[in-house]
Parts: sequence; structure tokens; C-alpha cells
Amino acid sequence: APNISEKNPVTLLGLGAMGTALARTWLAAGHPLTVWNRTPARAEALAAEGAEVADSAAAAVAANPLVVVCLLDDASVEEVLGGTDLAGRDLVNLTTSNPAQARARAEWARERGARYLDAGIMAVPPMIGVPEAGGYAFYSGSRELFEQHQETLAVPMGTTYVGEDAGFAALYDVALLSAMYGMFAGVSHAFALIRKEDIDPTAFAPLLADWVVAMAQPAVHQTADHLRSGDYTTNVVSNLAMQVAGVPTFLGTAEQQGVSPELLAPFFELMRRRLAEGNGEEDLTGVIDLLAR
Ligand code: FVH
Repeated sequence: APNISEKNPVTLLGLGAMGTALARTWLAAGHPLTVWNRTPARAEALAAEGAEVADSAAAAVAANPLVVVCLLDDASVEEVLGGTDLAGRDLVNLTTSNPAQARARAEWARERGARYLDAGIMAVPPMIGVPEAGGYAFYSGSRELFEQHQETLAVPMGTTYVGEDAGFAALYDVALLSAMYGMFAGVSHAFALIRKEDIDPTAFAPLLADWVVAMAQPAVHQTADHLRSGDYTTNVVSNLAMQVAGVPTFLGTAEQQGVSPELLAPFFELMRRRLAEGNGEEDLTGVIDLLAR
């Protein structure tokens, strides 16, 4: 049947947990959708929901100007797209990669005649197509491509464009996720401290969550202000000297509770070094200077 939809047609390669969630939102919004997946069985349910299933990656790429890939990693992108003709295509890569891979992939696409947009998804599959869940993706690379397809890209999740450098989406993605892992480390240590006691972890949880949230907002913004001004001493309410003086309390408590300090010890060591350099009136921003290689 002729395609009578006014919605932008999309080709999607990769129907894992994320790709399948993306596909459903485009279908539900009325976008003609062509899909391909290495394991064809994963496309069957989507075919029943209205997707066109291509019998090869090359056929899927040929079907529509906008080609979205959501595969496992950068190597699988190379493997899948390697045998396709990308000339004249708009390639949007939602596969997680690092900044160098994203920049190389942008150049690779350019050499094959495609415009390129890289992305870092800040959402898990259940957040896709659920605007109130707050999921979004960072995009970087061709601004023209982004502006032309933003409405289509915004169907499954929010869109945040972070610049022409194709590596930036991956960099923002990894920076936010790195902060998340630091938070997970602190939360793990906190639960380890109370674990052997008669303390209900579910009663402790709201105290911990509220504290982490209350600390994150001012700490993140003050750090950014200090990095921009270069003065790490403005409006400091808990200075480094005071915080380093408290370290033995943290280490002593861990020892008393039979908990390894290995998650926190590297951060404490950086604080101690910064203090030893004579920066006791700062907050913790100076630790960032020590991390630069
Ligand atoms: N799921 C999540 O929570 C995270 C949220 C943030 C973003 N990530 C990234 O999204 C990419 C896809 O993740 P996914 O959850 O869809 O992953 P899987 O369910 O494991 O599906 C992987 C798909 O990739 C295909 N695939 C893997 N290797 C190859 C290959 N060599 N050639 C062709 N296709 C390949 C796989 O195909 P199949 O196994 O079904 O045949 C799936 O379609 C990812 O970058 C996350 O970091 C998700």
C-alpha cells in the first residue's frame, strides 16, 4: 500500500531492549517504521504492530533517509553498517560509545556521504515514550540533521543538543553516569556501615535518599561556580581543613563496623593532598585540579 502518513519515516537497526522500546513509540506516533535486527525473531511482534521488516541491514538503510541505529556497542555498528550504502542518509547513532569512538564514527559516516548525529541516552527502556519519566538523550554532531529531525527524535524521549563536536554527547553521557557511580559508591558504603546492626534498611533508605538529594544540588552548582571563577573559597560553609579533620571519624567508624574503606579512601587521600598544598579554606573543588593528567 502507498505510504500516506505525513510523519517522517524512520529506519531503525537494532531491536534489543532499547531499540524495541524506541520502535513502539514511533509506531504509536504514526511514523512509518522499517526495522532490521540480526536475530529476526525480535522483529516479529513489531511487524504485527505495523513495522516493515527489512530482510537485510542494507535494505533497511535503503528504505528511508533517516537511519537510527541502537546496537550493543561501536563494534556492532561497524559490523552492521559496514555493508550498507550510507550515501545521502542521515545517520543517528543511539549506541553507547566513548567520545573518540563517536568522533571516528562521525568521520567514517562523512566519508560514506552521510550526515551524522551521535547520542547518549539518559534513560532506561521503561522510560521511553513516557515523558513524565524525564528520559532524554544528548545529541551532538550535525546541527542541521538535529534540527531537521528533532520532532521525530523527540517522540521516544527528550532531546538535548550539546554541540557540533560529535564526541560531546558521549562525553556528557559518561560524565553524568560517572557521577551516578560515585553516588552509588557512597550509598553502598552507607548501607555497609549499618548492615550488621538492628537497623531496618528500608527505614534508613529515605533518610539516605533525602540527604543525597539535599547535598547534590548546592554542591554541584557551587563547584561549577568555583570552576568558572577560579576562586574555590567563595561562600564555603564546610572548608577542606574541617573536612579532612573529620576523616579519622569516617575511617574509625568503618573499622568499628567491619567495613572496608576502599570506596571512600581514594577520595579522602585527594582531600588530604589538597590540604597539604595549603588549601584549607577551599571547598572540595580543588580535588578536580588533582585529577587532571
Ligand atoms: N538498556 C539500558 O538500560 C541502556 C540505557 C541507556 C542506553 N543503553 C545503550 O543502548 C544500546 C542498546 O542497548 P539495549 O538495551 O537495546 O541492548 P540489548 O538488549 O543487549 O540489545 C543489543 C542489540 O544489539 C544487537 N547486536 C549486538 N551485537 C551485534 C552484532 N555484532 N551485529 C548485529 N547486531 C548486534 C543485538 O542483536 P541480537 O542479539 O538481537 O541479534 C540487539 O539488537 C547500547 O549501546 C546500550 O549501552 C541501553
